[in-house]
Amino acid sequence: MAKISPGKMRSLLKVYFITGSTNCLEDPRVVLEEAIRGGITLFQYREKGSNCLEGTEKLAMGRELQRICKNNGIAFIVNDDIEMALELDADGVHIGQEDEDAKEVRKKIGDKILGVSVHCVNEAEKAKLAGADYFGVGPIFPTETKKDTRDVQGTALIKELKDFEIPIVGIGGITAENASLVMEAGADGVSVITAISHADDVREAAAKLRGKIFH
Ligand code: 3NM
Repeated sequence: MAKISPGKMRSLLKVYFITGSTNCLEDPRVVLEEAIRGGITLFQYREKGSNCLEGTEKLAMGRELQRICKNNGIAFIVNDDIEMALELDADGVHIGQEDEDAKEVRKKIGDKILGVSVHCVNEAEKAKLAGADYFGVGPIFPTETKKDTRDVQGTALIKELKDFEIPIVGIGGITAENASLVMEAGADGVSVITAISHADDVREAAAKLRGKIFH
């Protein structure tokens, strides 16, 4: 597999759904199926928080979510866990600043998609040098989902990072109501957990968000 082009990456980032078993009100496999029906463009498996799956259970869930993605032509990204991403032959990984060094991760994963969370210009420079395919920028708005986030940054950093010419996705507290602000700041897409995974109607929530991005 050749390294993804920035153009293709930008198109995948538009409606980027992230979830794991602790984020879902029902079976994550059902939630993912419904989110795909609603029109998400990329998926990340992020198994975090108290009572999250571990070991073989996590691997098995990852494998099933990956199969759902494959059956629907959606790329499958793994959060943090490089070993699992390699074992499953995932399409890519997403890492934060607290995880393994991006350069080392790039060496391990070859041409797979590499997403890196960045919070300032310095981190963006390093991530670009390491070969990041996209930047995750957040938290744009307040979020209850991740407790150890940096300060809420609004959309200013997105504007600043445009000069790097690396695709950008916003994260943190994004909903159908505020997604346009993220796109207007210059992001290529929005990544969400709660706005889709906690919705009464997951398919409708994904479709509503998609409607704000593609209009
Ligand atoms: N990373 P929700 S904020 C996983 O700022 C994650 O890097 C963040 O969840 C960062 O859509 C966040 O429910 C949580 O707010 C996003």
